[in-house]
Amino acid sequence: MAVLGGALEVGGLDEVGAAVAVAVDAGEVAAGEVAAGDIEVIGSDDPVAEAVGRAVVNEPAVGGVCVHAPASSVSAAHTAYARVCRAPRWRRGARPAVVMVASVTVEGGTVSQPWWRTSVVYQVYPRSFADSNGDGVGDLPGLIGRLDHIQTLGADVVWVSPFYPSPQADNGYDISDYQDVDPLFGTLADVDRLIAELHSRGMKLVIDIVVNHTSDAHPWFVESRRSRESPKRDWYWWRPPRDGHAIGEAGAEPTGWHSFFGGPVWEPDEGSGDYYLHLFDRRQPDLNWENPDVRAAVHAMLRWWLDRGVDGFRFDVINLVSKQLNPDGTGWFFNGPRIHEFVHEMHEKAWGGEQLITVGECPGVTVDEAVRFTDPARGEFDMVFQFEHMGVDHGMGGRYDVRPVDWVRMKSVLARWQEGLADVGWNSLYWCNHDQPRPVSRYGAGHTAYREVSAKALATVLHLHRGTPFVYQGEELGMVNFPFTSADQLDDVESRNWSATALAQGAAPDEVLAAVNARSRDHARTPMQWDASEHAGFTTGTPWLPVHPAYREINAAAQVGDPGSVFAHYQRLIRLRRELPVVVDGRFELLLAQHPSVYAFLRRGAGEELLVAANLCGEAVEVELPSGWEGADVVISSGGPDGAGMPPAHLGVLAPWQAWVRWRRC
Ligand SMILES: [Ca+2]
Repeated sequence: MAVLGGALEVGGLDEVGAAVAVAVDAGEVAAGEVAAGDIEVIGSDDPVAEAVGRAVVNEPAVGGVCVHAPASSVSAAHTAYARVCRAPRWRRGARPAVVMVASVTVEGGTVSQPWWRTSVVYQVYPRSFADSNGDGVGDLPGLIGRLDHIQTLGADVVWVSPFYPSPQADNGYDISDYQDVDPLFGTLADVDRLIAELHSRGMKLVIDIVVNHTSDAHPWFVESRRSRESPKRDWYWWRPPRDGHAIGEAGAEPTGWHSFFGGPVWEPDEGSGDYYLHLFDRRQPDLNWENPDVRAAVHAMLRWWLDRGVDGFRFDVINLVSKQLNPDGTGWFFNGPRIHEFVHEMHEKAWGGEQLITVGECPGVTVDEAVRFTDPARGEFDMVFQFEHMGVDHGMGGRYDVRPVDWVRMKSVLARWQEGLADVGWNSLYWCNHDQPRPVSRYGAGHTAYREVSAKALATVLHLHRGTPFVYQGEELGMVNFPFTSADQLDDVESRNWSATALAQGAAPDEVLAAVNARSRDHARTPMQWDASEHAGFTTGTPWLPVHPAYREINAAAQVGDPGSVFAHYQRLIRLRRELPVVVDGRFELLLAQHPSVYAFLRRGAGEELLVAANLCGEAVEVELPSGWEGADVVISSGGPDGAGMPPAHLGVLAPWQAWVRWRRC
């Protein structure tokens, strides 16, 4: 038996030969409220669909009801969906008042459908979310105090960026103790309380695991650095200068690799005369995963957190952990030679057999590699974060080489990921995170009259791709980039290093500032805007980064409960995922691939399909969309305050930044 979304339990073969049994418990429907006819079960991926669709509620059960489908109608493996509708009862062809949905795969009587396919993940960057003690830095008690916001939004999984003890050389992604909490953020007791609070709401916790590197203050590195004879020397990548060179000399570095944060990846250690490797900041030495003791220590740490009650992991830059360093200075570290072996071993030893949600952050990953990472049969990750779509507005010079977004290319990239993971594996869906600028400023209309409707259009497109959507804190409010007026205001180590280098190389200060204003990671890290009070309700003290000056206009208090708000639009999108199986499982088919601003696609599911259209520019456009959709229900619209109104006069006419979703039976 598997619990799905905390609301439905789906069993396999029962003793009377029924193939699918759905028990409704808890959730939004009390047992007594559900009656025959309120539940419809449909199949999705084979001809079984129709037969299963005739299933009826035939008996009340303890805590709910059971739905039985005839055994003869079910093949060895298929996916079945159950919908529970509240009055008015389901009417064929009408838009259902669905209150919950779940899907399962029945394979020879066992249930294997992962719960996270219907989930929406909300990412919290704890430093910037909510401060409980007035020190200007967000913390875990602050997060616990704001869980209502996330629950009201409808997200069911919370991913919290690192809260571990850290010198904060890279805002907590430099960890000095994997099994504790930095006093800045709280205590282990606060984590326990966070887990309990989330679980009591039917929500889950994902923690951030940073094991490509540690902090240089981690006891493992302190010991490793002590001498060449240290028993932990081999836990990190120590190498002597290249032959014929003295340490510190130009060209002495063991490889010519460049750090993600600028400069060489090799830091000389005068004490021993060796270099150590750091792909990121020099205070973030890379762990040597070739050493089995390192891997065993990581596995033990993960199991310790699972025993504590966490429900999943997000692995920071995990596809960099297998490295090949050749004596001649060549080699590579993206998807290195042993990466799949290391990830599979971690899966088996840390959580094999448990159904978590695991996400691997994989810069540079290709679709083919992602299939390997997320094929359930391989036992690695549930999904990866790919970055290809994040590079669509980068020039040859990388992220600070700012180009306008090319929607034709963006659509092509995302459609290829949809197709590549359609049969095996699963996509993560995101526009932003703690490392990216705000999507409304990057892809949308920015801080203009179209801000809200552009935020809704971007959300509509993303959430209706096939995959698990991630919402980054403040995205659900349409928060925008901070208007920096000087590079001195930056906190982000990456932006500061890039600015210093660019200025030293003679770049014009105004161009450097423009690039930083487009791309700094600080945009995602300014405090969450809760209300119109001082510091946007984030802190009673002085916030560690300034609050966006527009917080009186853009804040949660102004939006929650307002049906026309960006927040309400996200709520509707998340609800639609739970209502319509086609959102979760329907196949993706891109339309109008060459159109420069209209993002349109079909989702085709079992017995139902969606047409999604969004105009991602500030001009009205007219396009040719598939015929036969004129009478279909508009289930989401960015145009009307009730979210479902204002269908366009003509199917193919889209107002500036307008987005809508039509649903129909097929
Ligand atoms: Ca605090």
